[in-house]
Amino acid sequence: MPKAQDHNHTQRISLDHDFEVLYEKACEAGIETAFSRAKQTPVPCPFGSAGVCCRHCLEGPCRIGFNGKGPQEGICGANGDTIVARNLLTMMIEGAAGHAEHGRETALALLEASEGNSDYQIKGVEKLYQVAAGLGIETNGKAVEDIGKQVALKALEDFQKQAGAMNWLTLHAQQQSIDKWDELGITPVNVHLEISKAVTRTSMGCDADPVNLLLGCLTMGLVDGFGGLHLSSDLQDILFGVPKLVKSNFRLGVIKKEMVNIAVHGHVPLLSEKIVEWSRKLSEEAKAAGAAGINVVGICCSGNEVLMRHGIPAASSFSSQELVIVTGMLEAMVVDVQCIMPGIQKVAECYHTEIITTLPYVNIAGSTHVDFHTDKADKAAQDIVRKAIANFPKREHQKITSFTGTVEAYAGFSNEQIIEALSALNKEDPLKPLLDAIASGAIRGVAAIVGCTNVREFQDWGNVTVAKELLKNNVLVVATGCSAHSLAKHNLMNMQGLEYCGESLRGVLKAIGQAVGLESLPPTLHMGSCVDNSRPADLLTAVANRLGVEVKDLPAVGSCPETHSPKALVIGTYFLANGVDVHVGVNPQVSGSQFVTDVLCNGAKDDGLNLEKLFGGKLIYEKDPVKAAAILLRRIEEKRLALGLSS
Ligand code: XCC
Ligand code: SF4
Repeated sequence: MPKAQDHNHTQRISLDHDFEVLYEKACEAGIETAFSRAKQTPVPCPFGSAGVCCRHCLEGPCRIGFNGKGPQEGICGANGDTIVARNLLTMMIEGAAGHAEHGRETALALLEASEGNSDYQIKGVEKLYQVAAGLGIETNGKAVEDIGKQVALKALEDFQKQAGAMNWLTLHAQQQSIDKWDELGITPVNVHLEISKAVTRTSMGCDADPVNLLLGCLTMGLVDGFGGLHLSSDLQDILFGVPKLVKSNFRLGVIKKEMVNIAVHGHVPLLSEKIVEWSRKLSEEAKAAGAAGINVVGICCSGNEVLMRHGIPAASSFSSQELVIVTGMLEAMVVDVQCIMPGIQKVAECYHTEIITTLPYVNIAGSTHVDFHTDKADKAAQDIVRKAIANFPKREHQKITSFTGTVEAYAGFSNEQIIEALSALNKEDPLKPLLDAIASGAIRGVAAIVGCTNVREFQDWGNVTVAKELLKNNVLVVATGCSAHSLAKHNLMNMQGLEYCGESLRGVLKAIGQAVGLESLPPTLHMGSCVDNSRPADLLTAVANRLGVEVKDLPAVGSCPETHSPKALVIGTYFLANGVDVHVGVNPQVSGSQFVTDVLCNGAKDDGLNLEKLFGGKLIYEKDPVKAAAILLRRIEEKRLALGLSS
């Protein structure tokens, strides 16, 4: 149990002061949160941290000793390289499976909506036509539902087909990349087949070749990128519409004392879309219960999804999710899947907050479960909103801590929105203004800051620092996931943050922004949730195609300063397979094998096999965000030079 005196203002957990206030409050009340639990186990297990602990069979667990001391092989004879590579692949599988399930559920939802036995309709008709055309589906004279069904079936094929490449891979990848993947034998056939194969090869007595296992990691990266990210984003855009520029707010001031507050948390926006809809429709009932109305706030990527499409304000990223409850003003936290800390239930029990789980495979003992399915989504959403309303009178007023501060943020930067803004400058060739800015050096390159916040990291610090360093050096920064929360909270998604941009970048942002009636584009562009990492990938592909080069040639990098999730690692692997350098600021747990570390992190000029030689980009592990940004800037300049762009 944390004691108040153990936690004073000098033990900071977050750059966001509001959460420090709540953390202190929780400690004083003896309420455990992830931050206090992390302080109780200050040092993670060194074997696990190095990736050398194997639990793949019941002869073990086995672990490899450090510095050549202790056993160098497991009982079966697997050495450190095999164990590290196999553990890495296990993490990749976990990450890819989450995103692929997201994709599959969205595909089913589209199928059901197209067949008319669902509470959803197709809202993104234009996107539907575009995706259908890409898949070679004949649309002439067909009804929207008909086309929707064909697209959904094509998506589901990516979970079933037994030969060829995944449809979504062919839809989005550059041919040069596909050729390379084919040659290496890593092109995925279907999501489930690849996941099943990968689980098999990681099991005891199967794949023992670290090179082959690392190739398996790349296949998982592609499964994730196409079957998870792209498939989910495309089908969500078809169901819910393509995000467009919106203005909203971040930080805890978005939780309103006079309102019924409902937090939506998780990833798949099927349910949260309905919660938003019904919170508007049932506001009179909230008023009858004495509230001023119903206020939905977002947490993690469900938050990003409803922010992007409805301007719903965001309360918290991953690491501080429990502390949102400690405001004492949350009537309900509705969760779907992924990144939901089981700890929320115990915290909720100290308040009037009701945790509501909604999927049959994501339950938390002690919480309320409202079963969610697309054909009874309206009913489920009404039930949930009414539960929240019923909880409003149960608030304990002496336990409330309210905040007034919010930070304005722009979001909704789908590629469609970006292209629309650029079109205002050049109607015939919208990408040209961006390409010109890159060619002239006004923009040095593009960086996607992605991934999470992590309880063991000082919240927001890494994300914000990397972003500011890159902006200062005129790199165009886009963001997704929980890192987008970090940037938004610290003014990097509103006009105030323009002061952090180098002069030439600021000039470009202003020119584009003013063309669409804004004072400027914000310093960093919010492109959505984690599955929406498909959007920066598509942007890079469009730019590369327009220039007649490969994505790997572009002065573009990815950075994941504060991740906690295997999902972020597998997203990074997808970008690596496309030749984009990827920085990770948190230990990727491979240091137990020099071989694996070399393959992932070494440069093209080094001896031996490595990712950069194969694909054109490498993994950069650097904890210090300032140093990390410096490395990324160097990589950007190297790629500019190779492309023959101005120095
Ligand atoms: Fe989870 Fe997506 Fe990471 Fe946030 S960013 S902690 S994965 S919610 Ni996806
Ligand atoms: Fe040990 Fe080999 Fe079993 Fe792993 S698979 S636990 S290294 S015997």
